[in-house]
Amino acid sequence: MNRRNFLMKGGTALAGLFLANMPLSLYAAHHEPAEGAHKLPELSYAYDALEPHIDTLTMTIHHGKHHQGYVNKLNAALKGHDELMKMPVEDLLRHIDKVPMDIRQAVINSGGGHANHTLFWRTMAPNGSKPPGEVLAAIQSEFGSYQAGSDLFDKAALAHFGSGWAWLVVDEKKKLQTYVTANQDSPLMKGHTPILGLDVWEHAYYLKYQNRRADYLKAWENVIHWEQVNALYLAAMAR
Ligand code: MN3
Repeated sequence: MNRRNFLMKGGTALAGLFLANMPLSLYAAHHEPAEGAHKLPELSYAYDALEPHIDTLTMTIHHGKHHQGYVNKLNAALKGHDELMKMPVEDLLRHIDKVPMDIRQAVINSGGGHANHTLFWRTMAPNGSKPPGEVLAAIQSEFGSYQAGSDLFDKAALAHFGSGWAWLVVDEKKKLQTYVTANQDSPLMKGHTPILGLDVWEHAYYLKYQNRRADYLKAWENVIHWEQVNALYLAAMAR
């Protein structure tokens, strides 16, 4: 007796139970850590540490479910590609043209998702800081002033339609640029090094801010870990 016949005979209640449980079990299976080299990075702060700017439930789901999902899908895509599996995700994205076509888009989406979120967590901290030293000087020199650079970033983040990320990057000429990318596309694929990124997917803010992306952006500015951004800037300049 196949499952369909069993359900017919078992009646509507059992069929209802089976169907009601199915999406939940698929969801659970999807978010369990998958076999592979890539792991969900631990946060250096608690899920509630960025309150009230970034709320606990959003942090819990965003890190534990969304980011874990990208890690799992990246591991699944790289299964059987042993050499690629050993590479850091940043190197996979920098050399995306070397990734075989049949898994390239999966690596762009899931590898991008993994790398982007890893940077996002690292560049936030409770009681964020003010831009220090070298990165501040570079922002002032490139954009005219800190405020002008910040306004350019905000404008790009707010104008972007749909899912994506707003970035501050060091480009191939070691100049700062700010722009947005769609979906999980990483600046690494253009040869740029992201040093600060804001997730503007609705999953990053909808629970607390609903459609108010501008409020989310302003709140996020309170938890930017500028010391870390400066460290990433110096590392990018030294590459
Ligand atoms: Mn996200």
